[in-house]
Amino acid sequence: MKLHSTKKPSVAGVAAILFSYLSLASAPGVFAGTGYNSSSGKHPPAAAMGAPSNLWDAHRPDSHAPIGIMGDHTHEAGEWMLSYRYGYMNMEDNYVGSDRISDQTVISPSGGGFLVTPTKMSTEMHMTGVMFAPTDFVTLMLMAPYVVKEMDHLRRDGVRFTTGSEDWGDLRLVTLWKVYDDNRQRVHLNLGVSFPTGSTTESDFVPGLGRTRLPYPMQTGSGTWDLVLGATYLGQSAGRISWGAQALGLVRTGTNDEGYTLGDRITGSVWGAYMLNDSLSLSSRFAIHSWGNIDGRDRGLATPAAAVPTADPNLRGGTRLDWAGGFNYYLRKGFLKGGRLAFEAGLPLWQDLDGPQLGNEWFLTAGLQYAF
Ligand SMILES: [Cu+2]
Repeated sequence: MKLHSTKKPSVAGVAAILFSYLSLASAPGVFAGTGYNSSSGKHPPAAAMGAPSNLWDAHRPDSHAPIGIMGDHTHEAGEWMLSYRYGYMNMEDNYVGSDRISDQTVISPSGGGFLVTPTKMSTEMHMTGVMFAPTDFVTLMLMAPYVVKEMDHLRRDGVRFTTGSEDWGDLRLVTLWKVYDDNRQRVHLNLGVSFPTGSTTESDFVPGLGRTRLPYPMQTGSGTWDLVLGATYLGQSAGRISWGAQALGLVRTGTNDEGYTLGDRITGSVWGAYMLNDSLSLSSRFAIHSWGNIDGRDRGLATPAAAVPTADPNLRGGTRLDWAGGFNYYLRKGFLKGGRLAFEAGLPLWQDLDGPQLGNEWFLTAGLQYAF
């Protein structure tokens, strides 16, 4: 079987982000609109629809991006926000490049030649977050994920088994720098660090092997200090429509204690939203993700790369185009004024994986946010 060639797609993308930072930061006048004319949390909420104003209205359901986007919005000076997000991702079917192949093909001696193949994987994420804006210009965001994973397998001799892991993921501290705020449009830069708080030593029982270190995709952390670099653009009409775009890169630094570095990752998203009324908006989003293979290998992983594709550091990279639809609900009055409830679900339109590798089938994110 011809395995897909190894890609290093993220590096060029990350360089592009860095370049756009530099050009944005050095552009004259780009800071001019910052801070002064933002729709402050202290202003009375502008009439949501048809407000006769050129200022960004932060009191609309669609003033936040679809809930699947992180670091999409900034806050006014002194504002706090607490949030909880639940994420679920279902992966099923193996891909080589953009072709789906059967589980039997992966483990057939005349096919992939592996002894074991993953057949399905679920990833759940419980993410709590805190945001605080010390000034109108900078918002701080701290996110702590807890991750629960499960993977089903099929062995060449027909035996099926499931492994599971759960632990904290990598804590993220991101600063959001608002560099433009005028004409109902905003731009901010996302600059942060992902701390190696997640686990790289998850293990479980595997038939025939006993308790053993689980392969790369079942770990909950990267084990490295990673940089978060991105830029976010938001726009809204005075009427019922809004839109946005975000490019976000995750750049790994160094090598973790187990002897490897996960691939860099870059995500580009564009979305649009339509306000049905001043509490409810519907959204549509496209996202392209590209992530690299692993450098080095896990010294503590007893399973050889030839036995199961998940243990091969060169079968982890890929590119995927997703579509997702969702809604934002914003509580404008009463005891929970400022609270938000949001939901988004989607599926891949196309994926091209260094495989055999499990492809994505569908995903969802649900979230609660409360600003005060
Ligand atoms: Cu917030």
